Amino acid sequence: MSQIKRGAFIVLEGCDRCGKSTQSRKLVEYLESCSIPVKYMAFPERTSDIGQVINAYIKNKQELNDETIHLLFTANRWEHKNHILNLLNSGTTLVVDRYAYSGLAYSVAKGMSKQWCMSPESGLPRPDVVFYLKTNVATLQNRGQFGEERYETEDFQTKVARCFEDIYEMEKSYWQLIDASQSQDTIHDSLRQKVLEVLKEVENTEVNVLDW
Ligand code: 2DT
Ligand code: MG
Repeated sequence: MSQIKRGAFIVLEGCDRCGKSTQSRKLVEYLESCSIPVKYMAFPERTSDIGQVINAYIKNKQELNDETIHLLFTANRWEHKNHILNLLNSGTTLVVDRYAYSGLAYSVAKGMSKQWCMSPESGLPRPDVVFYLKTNVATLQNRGQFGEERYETEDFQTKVARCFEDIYEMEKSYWQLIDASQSQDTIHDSLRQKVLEVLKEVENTEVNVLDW
């Protein structure tokens, strides 16, 4: 009996307005055009009960202490764990806009303990590849809408960028660095190529576990 080939777990990470959402959408459209089963997801997933609290916090409509919001962001991933695994194991590739790495980067950028922040993420499904869209924070403010939600200041994004650099060093084995200052089309072309390779590489493997 032929086994179902699993889908790939693909994550895009980086600071606000680095182009993650645009690139995720273009990637999903491309994979759909190749008739590859694919689904777009984004964290925070703002529609669940937990997601709605997170949304209110990000929009500055609700105050929560740093530990509480950190754990809610994490819980928002845990509540989607089975959904993620079911989709991957039934052959659907996931293109995910932010994941545990944003959880770590944004909380550590506030001055929280890295070890404390990593611990509740441990055991989540681990992506097969993380595309880290690295950009110069000073250029980000010129892009649309920067500054509307919590965390969207140059000062804070500079700290977040430093945290992403640190996470990149730690998780290098499955992270790929993308220069986000390139044109949208150039970035898209390179993602297309890399993703097709990853799809082939992982189709007969088990989904990894984040071992933080
Ligand atoms: P978006 O603008 O991408 O919707 O993100 N964040 C995100 C955290 O602080 N922790 C997390 O675990 C995640 C996934 C990044 C909204 C903001 O939420 C931050 C920006
Ligand atoms: Mg945002």
